[in-house]
Amino acid sequence: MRHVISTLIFDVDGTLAETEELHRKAFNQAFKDKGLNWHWGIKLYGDLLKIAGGKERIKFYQENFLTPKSPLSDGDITVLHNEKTKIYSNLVKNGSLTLRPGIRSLIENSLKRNISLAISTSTSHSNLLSLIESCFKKKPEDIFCCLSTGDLVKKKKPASDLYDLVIDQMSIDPTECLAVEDSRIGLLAAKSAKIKVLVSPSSYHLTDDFVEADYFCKSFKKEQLPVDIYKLLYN
Ligand code: XBP
Ligand code: MG
Repeated sequence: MRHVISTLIFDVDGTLAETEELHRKAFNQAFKDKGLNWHWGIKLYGDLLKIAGGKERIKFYQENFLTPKSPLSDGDITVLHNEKTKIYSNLVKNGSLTLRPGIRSLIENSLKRNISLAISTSTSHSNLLSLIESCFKKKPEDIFCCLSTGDLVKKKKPASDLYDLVIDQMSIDPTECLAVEDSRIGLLAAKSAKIKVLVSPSSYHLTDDFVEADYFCKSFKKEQLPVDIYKLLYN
C-alpha cells in the first residue's frame, strides 16, 4: 500500500449491514399504507438499486415502469418516502438488523489504531442513526468523525458528492483514505473522489462489475481481508 491510510470511509447500506431487504419491506408497506397498488419484488428491487436514494428510486420507478394517469408529484414522493423512513426506523429498532460479519471487529481495530472513521451514504441521517443505535448502542458521532448522508448533498452515488463532503469536512488527503463499499455505484462514487476502495459485494450486488476496485473480499471477516488491509488493521 503506497500511502499510509489515516481514514476509513464506510458506506452504510449493504456494507455495515445487509439492510436492503428491510428497505424493500418498508417501501412496500408505505405503498400499501398510501393505497398504491405498487409492489417491489426482489428482482425489480435489484434493478431499482442502480438508483441511489429512496426518493430518486420512487421517481425513477414511476417514470420508467408505470404510465400513471395522475403521477405522484415530487412533494407526494417526499411524503411517501418520509412514511417509508418511519416504517424502516421501526423495523430497525425492532432488532431486525445485524452487522455484516467482520464489520464490528474492523471498526473496533481501526479505533484502537487511531485510524479515523467516517460515513458516506446515500441514505438519510435518520436511517444511519437508527442502524448505529441498534447495532452499536451508540450515537454515530461517538464512532465516526464525519457523517456524510444523502440529505446533505445534491447528487447521490455514483456521483462523488458524498465522498467529496467527507474530504472537505475532515480536510484530509483523499490518497490517505480507504472507502469501504458493497456496490458498483458506491465504488464509482469513491473512485470519482480519487479515493481507493475496498469492495465486499452485498447480496443485491454479487454480480456487479468491480473491475475498478483497489481491494476486493468476499466478506469483511479478518481471514478474508486482502493482505494489505489485514496488515493495516490486525498485524
Ligand atoms: C443505499 C441507498 C439508499 C437505500 C434506501 O445507500 O441507495 O437509498 O437503498 O435508503 P448506501 P433511503 O449504499 O450509499 O448506504 O430510502 O433512505 O434512500
Ligand atoms: Mg451500499
